Amino acid sequence: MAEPTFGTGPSTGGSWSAPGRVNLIGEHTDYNNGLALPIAIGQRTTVEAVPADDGVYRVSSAGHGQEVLFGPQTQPGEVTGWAAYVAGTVWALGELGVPLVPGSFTISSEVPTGAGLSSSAALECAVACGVLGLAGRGLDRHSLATATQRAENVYVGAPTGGMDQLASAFGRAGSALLVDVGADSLEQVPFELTESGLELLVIDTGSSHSHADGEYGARRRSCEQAAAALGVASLRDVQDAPLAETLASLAGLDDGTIARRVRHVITENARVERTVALLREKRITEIGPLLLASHESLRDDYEVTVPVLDLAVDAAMASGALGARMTGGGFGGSVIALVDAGLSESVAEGVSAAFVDAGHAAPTTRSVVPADGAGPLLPDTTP
Ligand code: GAF
Repeated sequence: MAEPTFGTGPSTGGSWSAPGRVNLIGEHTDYNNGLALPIAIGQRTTVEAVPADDGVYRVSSAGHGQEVLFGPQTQPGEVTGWAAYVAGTVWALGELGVPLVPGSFTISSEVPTGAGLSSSAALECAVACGVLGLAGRGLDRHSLATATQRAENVYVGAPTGGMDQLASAFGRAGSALLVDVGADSLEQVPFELTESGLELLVIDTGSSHSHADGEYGARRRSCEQAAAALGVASLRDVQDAPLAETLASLAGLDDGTIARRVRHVITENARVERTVALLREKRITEIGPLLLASHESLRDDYEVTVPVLDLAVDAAMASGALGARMTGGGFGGSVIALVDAGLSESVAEGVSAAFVDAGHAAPTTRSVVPADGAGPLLPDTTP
């Protein structure tokens, strides 16, 4: 068990929050030890937490029916459904050695569920801040992200990578977060939309997704199978190999599906690198084609898009977006579109019209900018 870090002593209660995220580029790369470039967004999940002296956690959330009760000894499998993200976070922090102070946790969220905007990481990170706050303990953001990912993987049972929790923990206004899982490094990269006369639209298609279902896990297993066949620990290790050679050595594993999955991962890592280079040179408007290429790769090679995601991307591009792509795990959820600020309304209208023409309800479109991460957190005062 790791040594806990120490703050200033127990609290009488308070309010803590954490943001959702959109991933600019670098999709399905995190669990391949690769690169991703998310931003935290302004939509947050808030936890009002008050300690109780009866040793019970009481968790409630608007729109989620009855209060859920569990004790500090909770174990994976005990709490299910939405409250598993809360109980799992308590469990993971307890495993880290954080003293657990039970109480009432009242949750409200601006992050829509099932929209691919990481409502689960926002919930986990906000709850983690509340648990730490009630205990009066500080924790570094990296440990917070690792513990909340563990809550999702082990307690909830969803085999996700760590990008979402890192984005929610480390988000910063004005920056995108370059996550390099293999190198275990994080870097803030300037992403100044307003100064560049741009807007980033998030188009929620209304088609809900779930990572706990089989498709996400199946993609992950294909990548692990490919890495084993290539004799490497992860697909990150073949990043620099000539693509054709890598794909040729995978021939014969199946009908070519695995080679296409691998091609997505390798080319997506390269697209993240090119995007970061352009952002550093303040050439934001030029990242559009990379966003679109990412979507095409996710559609054709990784096969995690669905028709409404493709429709939203096509309609956004036809309406003048500089680039557009699905964001998050896929199989539904949201599309992002980078647009000149003056065109945001006409792009949103163009996408809505295309949806209505195709017989779908008009999507919800909002403009986002990079926002700050989870908090407040007590300072990390590890002795
Ligand atoms: C989901 C997962 F939670 C992330 O870890 C990541 O794999 C993403 O899908 C795809 O890039 O959001």
